[in-house]
Amino acid sequence: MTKRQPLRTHWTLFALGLSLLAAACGGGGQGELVALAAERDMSPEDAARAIKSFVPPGKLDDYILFASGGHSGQVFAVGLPSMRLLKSIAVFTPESWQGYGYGADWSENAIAGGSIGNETLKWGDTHHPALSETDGDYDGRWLYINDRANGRIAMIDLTDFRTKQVVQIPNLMTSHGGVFATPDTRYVHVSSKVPAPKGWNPKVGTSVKIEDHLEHYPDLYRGYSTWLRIDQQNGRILLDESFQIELPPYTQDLADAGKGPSYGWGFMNSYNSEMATGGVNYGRPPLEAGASEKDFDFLHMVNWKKAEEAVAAGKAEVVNGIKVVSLDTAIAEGILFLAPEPRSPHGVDVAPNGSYITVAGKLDPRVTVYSIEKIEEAIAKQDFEGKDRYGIPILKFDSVVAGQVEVGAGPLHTQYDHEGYGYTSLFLESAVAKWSLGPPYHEGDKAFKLVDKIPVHYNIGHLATAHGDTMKPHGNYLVALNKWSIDRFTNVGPLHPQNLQLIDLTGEKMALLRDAPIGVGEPHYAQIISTKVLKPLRVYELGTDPGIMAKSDSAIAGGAESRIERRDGVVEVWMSVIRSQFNPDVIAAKKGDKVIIHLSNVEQTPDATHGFAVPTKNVNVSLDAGETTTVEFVVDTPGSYSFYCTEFCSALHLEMQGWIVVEG
Ligand code: RUQ
Ligand code: CUA
Repeated sequence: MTKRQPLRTHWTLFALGLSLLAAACGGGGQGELVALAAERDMSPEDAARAIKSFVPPGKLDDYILFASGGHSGQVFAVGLPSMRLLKSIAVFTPESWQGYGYGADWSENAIAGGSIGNETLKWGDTHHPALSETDGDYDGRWLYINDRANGRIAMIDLTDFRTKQVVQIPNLMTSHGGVFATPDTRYVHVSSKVPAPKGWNPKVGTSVKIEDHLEHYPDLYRGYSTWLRIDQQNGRILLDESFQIELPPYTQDLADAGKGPSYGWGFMNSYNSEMATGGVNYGRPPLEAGASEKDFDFLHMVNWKKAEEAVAAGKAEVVNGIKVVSLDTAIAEGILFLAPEPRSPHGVDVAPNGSYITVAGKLDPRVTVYSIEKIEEAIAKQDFEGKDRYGIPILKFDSVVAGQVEVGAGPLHTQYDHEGYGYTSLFLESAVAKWSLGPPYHEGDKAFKLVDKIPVHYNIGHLATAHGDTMKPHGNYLVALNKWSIDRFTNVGPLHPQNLQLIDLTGEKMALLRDAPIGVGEPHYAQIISTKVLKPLRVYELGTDPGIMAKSDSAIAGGAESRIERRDGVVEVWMSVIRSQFNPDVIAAKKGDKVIIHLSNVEQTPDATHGFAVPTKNVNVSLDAGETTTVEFVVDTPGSYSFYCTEFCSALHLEMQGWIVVEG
């Protein structure tokens, strides 16, 4: 409920502030501003919020929030503090505005690279974006995002905000843990969500008998922690130099990378360490009940540095095209350890200084904070409470936990600021809790204390603070990614937009600044980066193929270089694109011909984007200034096809068209 009847005194104080503001602005006068706010039924708080988050026309935002789009399959770029949606970046799902997945070779190559088995997938479920890092801080080079529905990962190049690579990760049917980047982006990590039958290969499949699924699940299924090596020149994932660590089928959940003192480690939660298989229809407990029987699940600690050494020493085996460190090797080499964590945990988040690891369990009202110093000491002293059924050492809970804080109902994920406070999302309570970490941030009875809480609207999943996953968080903004909006916006039908809420962290109490409906997908997780770090292009250099970010062999400068060549069953065209014409603009073809068109947008004016679309052929390309791309299609029906430019690019945009005349 918003307060609609502001108190007089509030207004008096507020008017004082406004008068200073008005004086500073040299006009208007406080009376006018106060009257305006009153007329719009705004409380002083509302007016203050408006000013704090309003970005005037023509002014730019300070941050960009990169949010996954959930099962829309895309990534959203949202400006902060204005919360304006700046772009939906096409990733796993074809997107016709950007001509992504409709013929342009760079986009087709990206999508086809991640094809699963024999299928070219038409969608994905983007989950956890990870910005690349240098020295433990976002560097604005690349963004990685996983596909939770399928075991895939994509790389978005932040010089042009386009997806350049989609990779199907071997042995993963689904993914969830990650993406996170190591502080130097040597690796990005993705682990499996639901375990898959051992050696799962979508091309040939894996046969498991139903009895075996119910009786021998622990032997037949496996999870994997995947460390994908990144090419530092172009951000590409190098599968040949990547590796996996085989894990028990405990349904690994979220994950995070160590940094500072925990550099070299990766941390992963799990739920369903009971290994329930479901089967209500086979007289078994439902999966949900079976998976919540025990009081503890396992925090997984993976030493990727040691795994890297084991791989280099030839101790890994290639399975489905990637080097895999087996469970036995991982145990023998001291790569894998477990620690109990309160049941059904969800988020695991490493603090900025790298020494604390916070775990939040959906069914436990506390966050549990582990210490890397304690973990390493316990490992050195072999301070184990035992081993799991696979022989993985389990560290003693009391030996590795630094503190617990009761934060509220349904804690999920934690982000941090620069002063040693954690911010944990509370799904059941629809709130964000602020609490303190231990030394060196907070000493004695100041440590591990709940200090503030703010309601959010409603059912918060993830949350993000500015530079919140780095070693240098900014501590000013927090965005709550709420799953439900219920009554917060004008009703647009039973499917409501998700609600992103911008929260100010600079005051003593957290303060809500702005609601932002996102009606184009389900933002799941986000990272917030300062726009100072980003250096995107305004135009491509002439002839650039965005797929390789270099000059295309097919690029032309226009004029005499525009041409058509014919050979058996093929019509190949080098076409220039400029306001407001295609050249050539009439292409003759015969029924059954393959038409190959190399399109070069020969403009160097920012925003001079053109499209190229052919009716009834599902061909739709978008070309930014300077871009060259190729499109291929077969004309299997005679007709006169009028191709046209889809972007309203100029006064003669409507005239920007041409013909493909196909004789029967
Ligand atoms: S997980 S709402 Cu799929 Cu990111 Cu926690
Ligand atoms: Cu080019 Cu419209």
